[in-house]
Amino acid sequence: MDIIAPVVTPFRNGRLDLDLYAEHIRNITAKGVDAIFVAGTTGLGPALSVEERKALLEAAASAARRVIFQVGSLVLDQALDLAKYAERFDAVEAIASVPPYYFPRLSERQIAKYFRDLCAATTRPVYLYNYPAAVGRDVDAKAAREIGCLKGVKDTNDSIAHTLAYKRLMPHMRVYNGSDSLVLASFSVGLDGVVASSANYVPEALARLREYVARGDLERARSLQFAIDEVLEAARPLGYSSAVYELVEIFQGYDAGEPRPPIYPLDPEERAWLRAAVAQARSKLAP
Ligand code: FW2
Repeated sequence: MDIIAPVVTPFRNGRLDLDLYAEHIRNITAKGVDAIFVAGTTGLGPALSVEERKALLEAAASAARRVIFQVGSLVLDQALDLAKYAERFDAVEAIASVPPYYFPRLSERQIAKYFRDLCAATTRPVYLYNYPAAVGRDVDAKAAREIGCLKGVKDTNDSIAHTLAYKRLMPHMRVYNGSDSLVLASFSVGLDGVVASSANYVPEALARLREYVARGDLERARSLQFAIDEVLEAARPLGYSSAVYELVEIFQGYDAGEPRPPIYPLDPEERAWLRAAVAQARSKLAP
């Protein structure tokens, strides 16, 4: 079962810090992360230009053996361009995409055609990134099966039953859940793994949690899951996409750069408040 990190995208003064990006990837892959998800939600994917996503992919492919590249765009040609660009990197094991978003009442036929066009543009497996709360529509297991060319799914969903349905209807599909609160549940029901933003800041704890589940030590596994939940509860009111950068510094001990507006960095008071708020969880999650 994989631990996949949707890595943060470090900016400094609004520009990518690619050295820091590669360094962060090397650090967390040395601590239990199996694969890197580039340009996802935690990575501010929809807020990146095509050129920035290409630069991130090149840096990630230099620092990790396994990369999943998120190419979703409301400009199909950009998504196709990114998918084709990824062909040059052996480390890219799959292309992922959110479904077309923002525009309401797109038909299932149109959503399916988007993914079939993507599948036709690449030799790599294509994964659905299903995140209804962010995208505004749910491409559930039945709809995913109708699309016909998908080889995997990352389902960011608080319902493990919703995620399991992909495995039930398409047993050969690689199925991951993207909710940090469902890491224990995902490992326990035997998904192919998790894509957890917490892998940016507590990769060691996720690796231990997976080991506890494998050994049947659910009490210790639950304790780690509950500590992660405490961190999420503290961070989310501050704006989780911004707080993740601070959480990397708190738990990993290095500056992970900052987000780029309109995802604004935490201010000094918020950073101090978060550090105090996660102190107890930190002791439970310490390596
Ligand atoms: C990503 C993920 C994780 C998110 C989750 C949302 O791309 O960042 O879906 O952290 O709370 O897969």
